[in-house]
Amino acid sequence: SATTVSKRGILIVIEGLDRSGKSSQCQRLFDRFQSQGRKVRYVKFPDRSTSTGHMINSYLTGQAQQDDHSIHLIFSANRWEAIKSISLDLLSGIDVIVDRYSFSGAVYSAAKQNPDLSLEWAWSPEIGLLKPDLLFFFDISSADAAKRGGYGAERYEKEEMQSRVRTLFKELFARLDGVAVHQVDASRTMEEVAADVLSIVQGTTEDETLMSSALHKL
Ligand code: 2DT
Ligand code: MG
Repeated sequence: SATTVSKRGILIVIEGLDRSGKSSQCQRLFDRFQSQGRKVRYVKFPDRSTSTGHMINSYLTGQAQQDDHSIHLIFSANRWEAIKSISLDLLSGIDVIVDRYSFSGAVYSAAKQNPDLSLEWAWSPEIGLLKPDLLFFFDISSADAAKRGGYGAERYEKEEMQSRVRTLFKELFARLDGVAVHQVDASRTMEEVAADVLSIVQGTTEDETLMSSALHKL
């Protein structure tokens, strides 16, 4: 036809526990898209480079203490302050690959077992953020993840916490209707996981929409 509507980029989110291989796979997908000549951007949350990111980094490394609710909202603000730029990039045809997003935001805070901080409460500041076109959950047991060189020294990097996080990810995904999750067995080799991710990504690009939509309430 004579008119060409420039295609919106796709928003791909990879979620999972620490050591599940998210960052390696995001980087692989990014390199792959680039080599195919696609315009692509890689975003990681928390983005520790901004002023909210500095607060988050101090908290995670134990240099600062924060109230559970307060730090939760700072993690969310760290996404809200980036969303306009992500949205503009998507509209201009850039694919955006996101390493952790709202789902990590809700489950890590809920996993603290603070009786005043429920999963519903933790999800609410995410309402209205862009909904991923493609969402992956890299599933691995906390024991298998721990075998991969052990956890580091940051807050949350303990097997018991990771195990609660994994349960809560599954609960959250089960309760969020309208958000399709591709669960990937992340205990396999990098190559096996990459092949799975790629086949799902390739199956999706074809029926991508021109409409973006937002995350809604639990
Ligand atoms: P990385 O190890 O990926 O840098 O994450 N987290 C992350 C939250 O508690 N809330 C959030 O909104 C996000 C995005 C997960 C550092 C830790 O921060 C947790 C692990
Ligand atoms: Mg980490």
